[in-house]
Amino acid sequence: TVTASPDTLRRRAYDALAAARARTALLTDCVDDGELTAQHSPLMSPLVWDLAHISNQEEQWLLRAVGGRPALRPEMDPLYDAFEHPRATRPSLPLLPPREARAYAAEVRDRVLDVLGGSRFEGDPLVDAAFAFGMVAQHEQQHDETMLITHQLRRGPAALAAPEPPRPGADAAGIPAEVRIPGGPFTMGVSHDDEPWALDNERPGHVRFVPEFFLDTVPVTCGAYRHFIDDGGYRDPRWWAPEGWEQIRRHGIGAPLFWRREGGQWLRRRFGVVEPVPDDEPVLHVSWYEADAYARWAGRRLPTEAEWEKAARHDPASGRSRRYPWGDAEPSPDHANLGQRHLRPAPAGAYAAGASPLGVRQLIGDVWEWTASDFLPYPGFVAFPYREYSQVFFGPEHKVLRGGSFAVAPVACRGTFRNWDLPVRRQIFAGFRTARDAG
Ligand code: AVJ
Ligand code: FE
Repeated sequence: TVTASPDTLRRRAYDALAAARARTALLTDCVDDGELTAQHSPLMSPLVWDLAHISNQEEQWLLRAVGGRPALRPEMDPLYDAFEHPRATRPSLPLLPPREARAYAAEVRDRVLDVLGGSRFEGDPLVDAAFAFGMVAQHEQQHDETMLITHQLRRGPAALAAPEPPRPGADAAGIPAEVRIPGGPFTMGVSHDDEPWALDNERPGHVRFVPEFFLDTVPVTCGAYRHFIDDGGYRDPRWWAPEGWEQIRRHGIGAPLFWRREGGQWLRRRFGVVEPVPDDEPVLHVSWYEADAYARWAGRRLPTEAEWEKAARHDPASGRSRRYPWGDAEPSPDHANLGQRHLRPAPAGAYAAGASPLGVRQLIGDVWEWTASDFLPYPGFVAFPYREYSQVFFGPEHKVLRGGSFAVAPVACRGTFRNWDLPVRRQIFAGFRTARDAG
């Protein structure tokens, strides 16, 4: 891979930080101070917590660790430490009020740009290829997605608006329901040299053998999911993992989160607007248990994480693993529904230009996709630069999600990117596609 010049790295880091901050502003300037400090769901922090947490992380990593500058607000560290205070208790903390949180953010950023201006991007793995700047930009964008989830949970009139995503082209009519992925080895994960802003859990690249399998061409749609509901899927324990069955019983769950039935019609609430459930759109707001149950009902299963990544990255012509399904080029608006350009997934079959070599569509963007796999380290994993990003979450309690949603920024999305969550979670922008063994 080509080594970028310091000027290129500086520009790339600057642009990534600026894009994240513009989005943070969009998400926090559209509501009043009362809404910023309110807790819209016990699952989420008040928006003003995310705002200051973003800047506290930026202060710790870019100002102190990279820049070697004195601490600006060290007393903020414990308040905004995600491990000291669970989300449900954050509203009762003496948090910075909105005006102070914004001032803190601006002050940190100002100093960080000074650090960036003088950085040579070498001699320390933290700054090599501007890694820490990329990490902090991705962290802010991840919290922007978290804040968008808070917006979705918030009651009251819409605060956000966006144009509609593209419809599928005429070519989509002829696409098959599933694609055969040939068996054989492929490279899973990536090295720092090939993807300098890849996070620790994506590394190292290593060879995996994945037997032949079939994968849905597109994510499971709301229309398909309605058949599962209409067929009594939520009332039949045969389809459910025992813990999933227990969860839907205990909470009386019978449809995706934000759906409700009215006058024989399925409606859903989306960012403050109630609308009919669109049959052709990938289903959103289902737990891993719901995805798993649907797949079993359909006579199929969830893909493993390795299967998903092989479908997304393996190029059968060259045998190489690429950055994205469409190749190595950065995502453009033609490739994928990313970056909160739209406030919903595009209908299944859209984004022909983003298809994989074998024809799998919408692997990147639209909806996070639950996989069958537990979140585990790759062989040779080394926590970097802190154990609390990935390492403390490894284990059977978290399931891996892949591909990113419409709410994920391009800087935080690639064929190797790994997300994870508890299998009961439904507020995240997650859907799924199904797979089956060959033969
Ligand atoms: C990777 C999305 C699971 O939001 O909990 C943010 C990202 N880590 N701050 C999360 C993260 C630290 C993380 N996920
Ligand atoms: Fe964080």
